[in-house]
Amino acid sequence: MKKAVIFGITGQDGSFLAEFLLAKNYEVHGVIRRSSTDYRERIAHIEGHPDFHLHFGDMSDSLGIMQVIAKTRPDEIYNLAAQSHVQVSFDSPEYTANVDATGVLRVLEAVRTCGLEKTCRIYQASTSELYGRVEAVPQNEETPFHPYSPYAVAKLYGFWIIREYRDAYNMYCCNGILFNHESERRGETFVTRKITLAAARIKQGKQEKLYLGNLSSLRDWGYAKDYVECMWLMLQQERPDDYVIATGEQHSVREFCLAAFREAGIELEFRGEGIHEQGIDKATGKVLVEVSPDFYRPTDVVNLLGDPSKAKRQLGWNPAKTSFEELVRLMVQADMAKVAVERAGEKVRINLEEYLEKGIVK
Ligand code: NAP
Ligand code: G4F
Repeated sequence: MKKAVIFGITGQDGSFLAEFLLAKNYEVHGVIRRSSTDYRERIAHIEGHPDFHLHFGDMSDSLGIMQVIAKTRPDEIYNLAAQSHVQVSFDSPEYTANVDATGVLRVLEAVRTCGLEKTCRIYQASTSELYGRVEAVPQNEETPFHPYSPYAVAKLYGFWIIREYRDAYNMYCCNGILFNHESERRGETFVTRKITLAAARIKQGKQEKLYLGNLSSLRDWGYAKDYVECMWLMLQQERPDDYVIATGEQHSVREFCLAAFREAGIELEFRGEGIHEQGIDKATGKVLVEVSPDFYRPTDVVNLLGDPSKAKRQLGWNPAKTSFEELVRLMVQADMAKVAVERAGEKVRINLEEYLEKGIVK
């Protein structure tokens, strides 16, 4: 039985990867942070599985990382832990560097200190944000990097320290240069999930309007569940390497919006330009989407399109498994159901309060 450690187990990708590895009969060790609130929603359904174990640790704490690795002595490590929100990195640049850059070094050094450098394979969650202020479209493994946010600059260090340890110490370390991947488990402040949740809430009368930033930004959006398979495939090759993982298809935030609202049963049309652009409900004439400068970034990455040819050729990975339309559909359907459940819960609570007031129930 192979043993894997996942840093970032509570995140979108960590939860899908844990399910994937358990299905492959791995013993999976996830690293979590202590929090006063419940943040284990994405992994609650696998807690208690006999091959699934959790350990406390933080990417800013070398000792904790070392202890987890010494205790578990894994065959594979997946470093998915990061302050992963680009806009937040402008507010917390030092923290982002500590976790997303130095954190990678801490994992590498812990592996060496534990004497596992010959046996343990390491996956690093690198990112298409490295291309930043893009120098070519589409982007592949040869395209120069031009990071364009504190997040991307931190991830650039992570990328290069992985390459350095591969060359200097002959360690099996890989970078997955993953383009945006989304799902029903995506954090609610990333643009796709923000849109699908708002479309569901607006349709069900729980929200009036959606405020967004740059509607013209272009992304190559894939389905997270398909992407975690690639992380595993990278660690099963004869030699370590770096791979671009993407769909090869590009859409704007505006297009995502149109598709998501359509899926929720609302036909939108966009009118106006820049800060004055609005998304209007064709049936009622109501303005449902507006632009807010609050969601503009000091520097924004606006043209990401990946070329996944190498992953297709060498890993045998299929980038077309889940289409853009299917991705939007599954996210909107999940959010329509989530909002319906919340509304039902609210109704029960209101009824209960009324019954208590009237003395019908005690
Ligand atoms: P996510 O949902 O934000 O999850 C991030 C994970 O990192 C969470 O488990 C989080 O724990 C953990 N984490 C954050 N700070 C930590 C710290 N100081 N110590 C320990 N754990 C910490 O991100 P994701 O979308 O799954 O992405 C996974 C990785 O891929 C990230 O490194 C991200 O930068 C990278 N990436 C993502 C995409 C994408 O489109 N999703 C594309 C390219 C690269 P808490 O739950 O406690 O916050
Ligand atoms: O959904 P986003 O916040 O994702 P972003 O910045 O591309 O970062 C994600 O993907 C990266 C891979 O390329 C990962 F490395 C990273 O960890 C993360 O998972 O924003 C996408 C685009 C941006 O151009 C942003 O300016 O959407 C634009 N946008 C427009 N309105 C918005 C909004 N983004 C957010 N979050 N919220 C808005 O209201």
